[in-house]
Amino acid sequence: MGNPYMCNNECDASTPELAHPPELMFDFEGRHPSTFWQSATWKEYPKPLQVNITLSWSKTIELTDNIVITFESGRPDQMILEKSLDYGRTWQPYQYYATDCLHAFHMDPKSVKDLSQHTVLEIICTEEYSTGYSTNSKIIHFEIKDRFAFFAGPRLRNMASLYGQLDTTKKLRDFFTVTDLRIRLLRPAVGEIFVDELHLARYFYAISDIKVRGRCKCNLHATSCLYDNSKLMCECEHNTTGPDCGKCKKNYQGRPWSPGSYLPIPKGTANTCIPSISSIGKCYCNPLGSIHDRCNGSGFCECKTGTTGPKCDECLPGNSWYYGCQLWQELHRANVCDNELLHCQNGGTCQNNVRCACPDAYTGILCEKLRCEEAGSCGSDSGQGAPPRGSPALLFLTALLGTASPLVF
Ligand SMILES: [Ca+2]
Repeated sequence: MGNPYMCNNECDASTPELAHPPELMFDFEGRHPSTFWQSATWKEYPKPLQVNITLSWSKTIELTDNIVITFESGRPDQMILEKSLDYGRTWQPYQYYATDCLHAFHMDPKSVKDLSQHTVLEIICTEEYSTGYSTNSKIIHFEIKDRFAFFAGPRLRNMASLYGQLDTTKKLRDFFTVTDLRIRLLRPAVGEIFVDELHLARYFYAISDIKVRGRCKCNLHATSCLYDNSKLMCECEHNTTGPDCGKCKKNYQGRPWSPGSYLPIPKGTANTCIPSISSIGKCYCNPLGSIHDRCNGSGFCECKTGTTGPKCDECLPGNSWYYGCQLWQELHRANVCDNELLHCQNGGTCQNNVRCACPDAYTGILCEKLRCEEAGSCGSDSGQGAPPRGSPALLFLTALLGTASPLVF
């Protein structure tokens, strides 16, 4: 193999210089030669030489790239990669690896490239990574990216399509999700048809590096995941809680929890947990002065611009209450007339809420005056055509409009 640290007859787990402990599979690689873990040799042949390597995160992880295992010896003749989704209580095979799939596992050999969108969840046995000692034969992949490519295209350019599928298909999402991985080494590389019983020390497993790339599964309710007491934890937002932000916080169960969504792309949907009905009851906001008529997730009314107070029913300086708080300038400009309270009178029509278009005989902001009255030219029957009086509130408002500042039409 060319690695001067490869064990010959001088490995010894109890001597640091001669030991090959498991942590050497996870140290920083880049020095030469590689550091590696090495198993015992196959001295008890024909009893199988079997070793399990278990990786546990105590946290649900979504895989984002290929799992890459680099062997320092020949790649095993038989191996199963397994996964758990329940912290190691139950295990499922992820992929089988063998020099002869039919013989080892009674499975037809397949490559990920034989799969499709419809068969992407199939568990296959591959012979691609098990042959010989040739160069470039140190590595075993579990092909995450090839599987992504069925949805996102060969160069993963259309990730939106992949996210859309992950969003809507739980089985697919779960396929790329693990809490633990287990590498079951079942038979070391032999390199020939028969095991050479005179040189059993040749047969062992040695792994220099295992790469698993993924992100914490936080159900799209967190943007970061931190170590807390050496345990990975999602920094849950959107009023969610739990190791994977998988439930709504206490008092925020106003609707059932659901994961965040990539859809609609590109902004997605937060699916924030909302306050429980019991707590909503205590938290009404003024519907005109607040953005929502109920408190936000933190229990506060969110006030519109110009509005303040715990219930958003008070105006900041420079504002007056008129269907909520309005800036003085805006108030003078806005809603000279509308179709609810401020009717144009005597057949006038409201134009864009800023002016009444009056019939020829009438004038005034709301067409409330006879034109002849203004000119002093009305006949003796002027009382007959007098405009109806508006309500006091309406009059007050027109007075305000008329006196505070020139109207802008
Ligand atoms: Ca290493």
